Amino acid sequence: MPELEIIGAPQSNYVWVTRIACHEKGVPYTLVPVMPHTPEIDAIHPLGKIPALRHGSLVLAESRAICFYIDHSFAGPPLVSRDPAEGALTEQWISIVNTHFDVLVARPYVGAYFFPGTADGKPNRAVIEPLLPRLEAQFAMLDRAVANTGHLAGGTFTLADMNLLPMLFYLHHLPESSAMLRRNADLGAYYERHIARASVREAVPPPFPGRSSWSVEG
Ligand SMILES: N[C@@H](CCC(=O)N[C@@H](CS)C(=O)NCC(=O)O)C(=O)O
Repeated sequence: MPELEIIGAPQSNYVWVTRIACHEKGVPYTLVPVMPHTPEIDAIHPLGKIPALRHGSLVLAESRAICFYIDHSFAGPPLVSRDPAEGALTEQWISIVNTHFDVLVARPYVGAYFFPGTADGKPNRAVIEPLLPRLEAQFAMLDRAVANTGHLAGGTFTLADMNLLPMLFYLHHLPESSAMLRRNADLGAYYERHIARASVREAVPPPFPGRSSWSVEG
């Protein structure tokens, strides 16, 4: 078997998801820590985004496609149930989290702290404040989703959970969102339980270059 490479900076939540998938399946991989929009990534992802994967002659972009490949090419527990209804529920939560929670709310909020674009480098309150009610609503949605089983889809740890945990990690380190995580007790318990899972812990990223920790002042 050729070596499998996960290509992308470890701080990317989506790079982290693909690494959790490798760990869950017991697939050895090499991390190639490159930034978005570098020649290596631009040659694979049409929009220059990370992660990418290389495995022999195969190159792939997009975390969901990469996880599909990992899940279906290797032995080990399925990341998504092969039962159509259970598998579809996992896909439903991956889709909701990626197209609503991550891109519309969590990503701009996290970015306003870590890449504020302000003259003094302080968090960008003009971006953060209007996002807070939406973040609150989405935390409540996720809290309800995990309340019954402690998982997003069914009663086991699936790719839907792997996909969400890296986002919650960043939110856990920022002031308003960590308070929301505490207020939404089922989601808070879900986070504490699963962030300790070996596959998730194994790839906790170092802080962004130039920072000594993940903590940020409000
Ligand atoms: N839909 C993509 C999203 C990937 C993504 O947004 N990656 C971020 C890093 S977490 C990125 O490359 N950002 C650079 C950019 O958007 O220009 C996936 O699931 O892989």
